[in-house]
Amino acid sequence: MGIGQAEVEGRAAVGEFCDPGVARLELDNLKEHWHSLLKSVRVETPDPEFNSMMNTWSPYNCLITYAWSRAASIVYAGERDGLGYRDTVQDILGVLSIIADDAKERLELMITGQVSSGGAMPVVKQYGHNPGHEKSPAESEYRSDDTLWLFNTIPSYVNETGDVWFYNEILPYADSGESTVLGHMRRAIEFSLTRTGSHGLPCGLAADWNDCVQLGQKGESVFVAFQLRYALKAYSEICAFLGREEEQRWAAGELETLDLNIAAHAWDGEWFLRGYREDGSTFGSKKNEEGQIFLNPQTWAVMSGYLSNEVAEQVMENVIGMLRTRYGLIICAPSFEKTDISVMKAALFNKGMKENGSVFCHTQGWAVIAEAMLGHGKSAYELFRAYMPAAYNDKAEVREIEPYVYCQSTHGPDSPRFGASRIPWLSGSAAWSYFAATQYILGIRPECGGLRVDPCIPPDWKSLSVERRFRRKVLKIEIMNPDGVERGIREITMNGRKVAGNLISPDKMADVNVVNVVMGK
Ligand code: IFM
Repeated sequence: MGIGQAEVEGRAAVGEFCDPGVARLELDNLKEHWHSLLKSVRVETPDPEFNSMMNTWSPYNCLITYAWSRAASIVYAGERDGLGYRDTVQDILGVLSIIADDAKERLELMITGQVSSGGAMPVVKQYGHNPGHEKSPAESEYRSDDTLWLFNTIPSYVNETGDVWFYNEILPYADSGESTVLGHMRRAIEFSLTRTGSHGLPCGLAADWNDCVQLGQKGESVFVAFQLRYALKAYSEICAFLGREEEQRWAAGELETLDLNIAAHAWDGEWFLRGYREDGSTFGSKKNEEGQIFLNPQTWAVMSGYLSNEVAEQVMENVIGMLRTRYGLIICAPSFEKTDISVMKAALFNKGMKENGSVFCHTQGWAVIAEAMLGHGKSAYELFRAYMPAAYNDKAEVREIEPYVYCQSTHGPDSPRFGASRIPWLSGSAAWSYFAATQYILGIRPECGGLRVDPCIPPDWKSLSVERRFRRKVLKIEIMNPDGVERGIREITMNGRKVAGNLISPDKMADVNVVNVVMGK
């Protein structure tokens, strides 16, 4: 009912709400508050469980995770006293379509958690952060991925709102100095470019996304190499849009060099390596006895646009073939048992748990996006449904978690508890799942220039509808799929008028719009 001291705020609340009528009214207000937050994307597809996730539980999970972050609680044994950098920047992605103004404030806070070296403070205090006056982390404390997540979230904020000016907003660094948001992004890229190892790939530093892989300060992360590629590509596109030609050329040049290093050192023959340790040994290679293949470098190779479609198809086929289970794709295989924990901390967990060969749900959205980018609608949907909470409505004894909550991970096949899910609510799974399903399966994707309509669905979905609130307009989108294709648009009309291509410009939108989409080859 509130926060404060029992004697003061507590007594006041009891005084205010002891009348049942007042309490009931407050309960109605509370319901109205939550319902109003669930209006930004409304979906009707042939899968009622998918609909219930999209219309209620996914956005609700995103909002809860955003609000609580990884606070120590009954579900999370946290030791943090603030917002973890990488997690928080990713969590923002999940709420942009719902509470963009609030999300912008949080994003600004996180941008001011970047220090002038371009790296980030591992934890940013939600209350009491003092930009311009914080102590920089020691070099050994930097994570290699932290500020690269900004390249997912900042453009997504701008795309959702059309607030292009945000790139010019001046914000301080955590320690000293200030820059525009675009300047902060450049600094993040420079941070990675100036911390590369002997193969020219970004160093692992204290950790990359995976808290357990011990690459070491001078070891190299192939996953981060693809994040950096994604960042350079995004930066170059933003600079092109803003007319910053010199900056664009700089990013394009760095991208070319990075691509050469990836081509020379990141490929293992059938899939991408996970990385190199400082001593030159590998993670994620056929040469390794344990952890021969990792999921993330493969999905990010596709997401970053590194691969031609033909090779991407092959890589995804390999990865799905080797890592698929009925509950989703496992994070790596084979699980670790003999490897020393100074090399791979995941060996601390039993096989099949968490970073040691579980279906790490945080990573599933990336696989869904990669498959959708390749036009594999059936596969993208099947990968999503494999771990989608509502698909376990009548199998609670398997998942052991409420069938409406995303979890951090699901025990993999090497565990006697295969299928059981753990750590509900507080994980990046919520944000990436909602983002992947709404923007890549349903394909209703905000871009700077408007709303892209690009569904990538199972061929037996013959019709579906999406109501989307976008930049204060409402779009009622009816999608027909008479030929049973997985992707492709034959025609779009809005309010009876033909739309050229599949990007709907905000200039052309009335307050409420009826959009008819016919899919086809
Ligand atoms: O990326 C991390 C996250 O920061 C905390 N939970 C585990 C993830 C994977 O190691």
